[in-house]
Amino acid sequence: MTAIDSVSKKFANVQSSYPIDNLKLLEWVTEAAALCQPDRVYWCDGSEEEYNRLCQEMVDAGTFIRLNQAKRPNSYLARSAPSDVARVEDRTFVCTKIKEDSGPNNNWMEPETAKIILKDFFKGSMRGRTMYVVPFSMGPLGSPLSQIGVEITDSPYVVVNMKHMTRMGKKVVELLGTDSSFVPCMHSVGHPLDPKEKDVAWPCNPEHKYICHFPETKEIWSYGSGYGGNALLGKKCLALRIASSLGKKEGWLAEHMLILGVKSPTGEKCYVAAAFPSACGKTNFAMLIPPSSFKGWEVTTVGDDIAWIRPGKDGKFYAINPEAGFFGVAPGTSAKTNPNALATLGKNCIFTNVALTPDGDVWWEGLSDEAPAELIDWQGRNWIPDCGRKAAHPNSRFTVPIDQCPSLDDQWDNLEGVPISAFVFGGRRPSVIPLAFQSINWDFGVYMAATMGSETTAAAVGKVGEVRRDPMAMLPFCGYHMGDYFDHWLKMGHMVQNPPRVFCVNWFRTDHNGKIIWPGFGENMRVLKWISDRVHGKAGAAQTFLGFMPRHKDIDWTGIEKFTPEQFDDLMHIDKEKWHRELESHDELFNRLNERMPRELMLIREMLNLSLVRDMSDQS
Ligand code: TSX
Ligand code: MN
Repeated sequence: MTAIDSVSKKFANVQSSYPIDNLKLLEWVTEAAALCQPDRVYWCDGSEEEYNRLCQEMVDAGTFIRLNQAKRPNSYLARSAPSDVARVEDRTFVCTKIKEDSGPNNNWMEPETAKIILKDFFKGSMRGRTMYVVPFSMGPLGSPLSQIGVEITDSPYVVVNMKHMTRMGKKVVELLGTDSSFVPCMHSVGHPLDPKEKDVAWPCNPEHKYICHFPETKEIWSYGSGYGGNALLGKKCLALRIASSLGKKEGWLAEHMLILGVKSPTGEKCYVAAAFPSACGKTNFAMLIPPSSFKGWEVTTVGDDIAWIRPGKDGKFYAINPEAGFFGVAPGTSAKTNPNALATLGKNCIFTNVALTPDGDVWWEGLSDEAPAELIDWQGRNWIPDCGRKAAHPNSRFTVPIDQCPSLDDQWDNLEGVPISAFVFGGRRPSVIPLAFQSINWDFGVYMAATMGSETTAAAVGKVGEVRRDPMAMLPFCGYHMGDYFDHWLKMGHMVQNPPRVFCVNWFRTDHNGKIIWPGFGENMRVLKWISDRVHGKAGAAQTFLGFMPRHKDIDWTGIEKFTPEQFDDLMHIDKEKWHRELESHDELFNRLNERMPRELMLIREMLNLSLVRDMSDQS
């Protein structure tokens, strides 16, 4: 008997339609089965047949509702437990030997202690259930930028969503061969079943949740939640928290960024990677449709959430989208805000916590101007307009394969990635930040990205009008100390001969009545064209205290001549008093990161402040 046979014999009820020749993988799965005590172990092959079978099993179990086959072919609706609708940041941990290495931006546990706690929770956690083994690749199969993971989960919901979001199944195990390593990802919903106990539609653990990352040993353990961000471990856990830490060690970047392509009518093409905090319309920007007056301009989508970026031999950065699907927020997605997303959602979708229409289709706030006369809401209750409740949960989601997106870039799964010409950083800022500007150089760009943030709206917790700093939109996703992260960014730009140009944008500036000035959406193409033209050395700009700012004449206004130069001035105006206070607030952020703050950024702040003070005294 070979070593592999002896390992696999330890657990009797194992189903695999393909051979497993990787000893480390077999040993780990055997160990996990012994710990979690499932009734069965099932190795996922990633086939269509398997997907359909698991979906049918979930329909039979009441977890899935099959949607109207004519209106929404091959699509399903799941309703979660009302307590399991979002990421649990206060239950998310980065476990490093030295506490300081995880930084003030993460919750910390000592790795050995965390393992003892987790093993205690995982012990017997899959009783009465099937343990699924889900091999997956983040990034194109066989790309030098890709990472392989294997998720063990007791949730068939996780399996079918992983099929949408990653390259999943047998072909990944083949790629692993006998000796390659993988990131082990342990997941349990934390709801073991006693003999004869009836399962619930959305099993989870309402009391105990742990989302734990071990960057030093490259492991993930997630317990108690079935929600995508907590349970689809390839995404936020592997592709951001673990990968960011790996990238720091190995000299690359794992970023919370969309990637898009811009092609001009003359055929010049460049790729842009952009970071925005939540509620800025990142997916909408990734799938932007130019105004009809922009004949011959094309925007294509490489990804809407995560970019893995490394220096290429030619001194440029190359980026891949490690994902294979979209895990998007449903509310607000419509034919007006994002026609490409709506088209993508036409078939093969899994919706979670949206509303159900009487004819078996889905609905959410913002999908249409008028709500249907009656619905079943996200909790399965009858719903009518004006009943005082939301029909869909504000964080209701879809997963769908990326190749259904009409604007998909033809290089989206290029093994080498796409060359990045520009980084764009955005935020939701009613004042202070202009519509668009370009940083003078890399370090100044890192400064602007490090201090980005959004002003809190009524929907969010915290004081209205307060700026919530979210450096590079990575605050909840950086797997190590944010000060070290800034340092890594500075280093990376100096490593390459030709780093991308850095831009800042703000679609959300308001006028003296509090009304948003900029029409946004497709009209953002005007800013994107300026960015693309700057990259190609074609667009003008004025040099200011912040860097290069477009003047009215530098932007293409064809098609919205009604937008006045005065409105543009309002969008671009730099209020010196407000910037003085802004810089003070940057200082507060930097002080929180303390001794790990790179000196360059402290000095840039100082320089900006002195320059501003001189300007203000010149005027008085
Ligand atoms: O996604 C948005 N983008 C980026 C699009 C490529 N949104 C939605 C944000 C919430 C997720 C925006 N909202 C954008 C934007 O550029 N701009 C705004 C603000 C805005 C809202 C409505 C209108 C104009 C601007 N106009 C009307 O409602 C008619
Ligand atoms: Mn995201």
